[in-house]
Amino acid sequence: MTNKTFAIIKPDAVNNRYTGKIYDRILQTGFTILSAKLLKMTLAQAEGFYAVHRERPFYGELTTFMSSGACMVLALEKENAVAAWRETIGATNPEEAAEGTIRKDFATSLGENAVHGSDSDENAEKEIAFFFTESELISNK
Ligand code: IDP
Ligand code: MG
Repeated sequence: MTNKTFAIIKPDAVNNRYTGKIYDRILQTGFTILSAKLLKMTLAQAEGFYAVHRERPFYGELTTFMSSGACMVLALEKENAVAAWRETIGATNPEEAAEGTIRKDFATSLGENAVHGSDSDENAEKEIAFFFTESELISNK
């Protein structure tokens, strides 16, 4: 799974009509979209997806936000996909994100920061499986 990662265009970015602009960044940066869907998470789904953060003070705010509106979930492919996507999205806090990154250009705040990216190959695999079945991942090879 070293070449796959999982991304979310979060509800702030979908509401702000940045989906197309972020898709363009994804494609222009050389990622292949293996699968994508627009969905609205239930609170229980958001709590499950972010379970690793359940002890953090922002867990309630995060899961409420992530279940507040539509988001786009994507399975992406590229060489070193996890690191490449983290570099493309920038730092968690948009105020600290580098010029030209998605969070620098489209995030609203630290909590509402436009996009998600997996932090390891292991988590990428788990996160893709949380939202997609194997048969939904399109291989062009
Ligand atoms: P990441 O998304 O860059 O991997 P994580 O530390 O995994 O950052 O945090 C998950 C998400 O939780 C962040 O993307 C952001 O939406 C939210 N978050 C992180 N830290 C804070 C905080 O201090 N206050 C509010 N929300 C936060
Ligand atoms: Mg993270």
